[in-house]
Amino acid sequence: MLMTQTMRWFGPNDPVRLRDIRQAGATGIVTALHEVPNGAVWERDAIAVRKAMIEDAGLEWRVVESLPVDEGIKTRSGDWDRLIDHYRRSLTHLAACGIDVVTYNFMPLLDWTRTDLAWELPYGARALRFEAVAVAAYDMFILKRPGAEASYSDAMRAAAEKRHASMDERARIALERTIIAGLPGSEEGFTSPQFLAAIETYAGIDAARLRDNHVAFLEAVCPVADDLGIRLVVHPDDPPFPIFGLPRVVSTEADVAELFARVPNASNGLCFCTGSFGVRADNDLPGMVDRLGSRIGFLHLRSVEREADDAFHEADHLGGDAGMAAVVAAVHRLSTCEGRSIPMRPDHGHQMLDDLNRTANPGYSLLGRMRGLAELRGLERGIAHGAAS
Ligand code: DNO
Ligand code: MN
Repeated sequence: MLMTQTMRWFGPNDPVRLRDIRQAGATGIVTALHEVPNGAVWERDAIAVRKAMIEDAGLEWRVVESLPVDEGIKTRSGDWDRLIDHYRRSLTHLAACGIDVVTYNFMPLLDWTRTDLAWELPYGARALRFEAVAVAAYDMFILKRPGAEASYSDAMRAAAEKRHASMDERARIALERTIIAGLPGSEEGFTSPQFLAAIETYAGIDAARLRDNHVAFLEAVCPVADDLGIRLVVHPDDPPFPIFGLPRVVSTEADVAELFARVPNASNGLCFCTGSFGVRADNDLPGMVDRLGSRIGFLHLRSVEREADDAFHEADHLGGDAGMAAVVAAVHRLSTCEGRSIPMRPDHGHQMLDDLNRTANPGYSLLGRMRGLAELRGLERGIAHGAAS
C-alpha cells in the first residue's frame, strides 16, 4: 500500500491554488476552516461547502489540520465544558461529511516556532530556521519576561546578550514578529504585551499538570470520536522542548507512549511529524514508526539539520538528519502489514525558483513542497519495488 499524497491548503485565500496542488501530483487536501474562531463550532454546512470546493478541483479533503484545541482546554479553566461540547459537535459534523482524520496539537500558546523565515541556503533557496539563542535574546531583552534568566544556562545568557546587542531596532521587531505573530496555520498570534499576559495564564501549570489536562481532553472527546470512526491525531511539539518557560509534553516517544497508555481509545492517534520529532537526536524516527505503528494516522515528512546550540534549519526532504529512507521504509512495512494507505504531506518546503518572487505562506510555497513530494514519492516507489522484487 502506498501512502496517500496530500498537500496543505490554507483555503480560498491561499495564493497556492487547488489546481496547482493537483498538478503537483497530490490527490488529497489537508485543510481547516481557518476563518472559524478558536473554540467555535465548525458547522456542517460550512464544512460541506469547503469540501465541495475541493472536490470540484478533482481532489479529496483527506485530513483536517487543525481542529484547534482552545487554550481554555489546555489550561483546563473557564468554560471547559462548553469548549469540549463544541469540540465534540465539530467532530460530529466532520464525520457527517465523511472526514475521518483530525489533527490537533497541545502546545501552550505558540504553535510551531521559528526565528528566521528566509534563511538562505548555499544554492539560493530559502529555508526556515530556529535558533535557541535568538529566542533567548527575545525572551530576556525584548519581551523581558519576568524570571526569564532562570530558563537559560550562563553560556546561553551571554550569547543572547551579545546577539541582542548586535541587532538594530528593525531586526528586533522582525525577530519579535517572527516568533510570536503566528506562523501559517497557527491558531493565535500575539504582540509582546499580549504574550506576557497569556504566559501568566499558565502560572502553576507544569509539565505534569499539562499532561493531565491533555488526558482530560482526550478522555472527554475520544469516546465520541471512537463512535464516529474518527482518528484524532496529535501533532508533536515544534520544536520538541519547552520554550518561554512553558511546558511542552508531546516531544518524545515516551511522551506519546504515555498518552496512548493512559487513553487507550482507538481514536487516540498520532500525526507523525519527522521534522518536529527529528530535532531531537534521541528520537529514533524509524523505530518510532515501528513501535507506534497503528497509532499513526497521518504523516508529516520533512527533514531538519541540527546545528550547534539548539539551532536547526529545515533541510531538503531527503537530506538533513531525518534519515528519510529508513523512515519511509518503516512506513512501507507498516502500511503493508496493516493494509492501509496512510495520508502523508511533504510538510514544509523551501522557497525556491519562481517562488522566490512570489508571496506565499512561509514554509508553504508550492515549488519546494512539490520538489519534496516528488522526491518522497520516488523514494517510496523505489522501496516498494525493492520489497516486491
Ligand atoms: C506547521 C504545522 C503545525 C500543525 C499544528 C497541528 O507547519 O505542522 O502548525 O499544523 O501544530 O495542530
Ligand atoms: Mn509537522
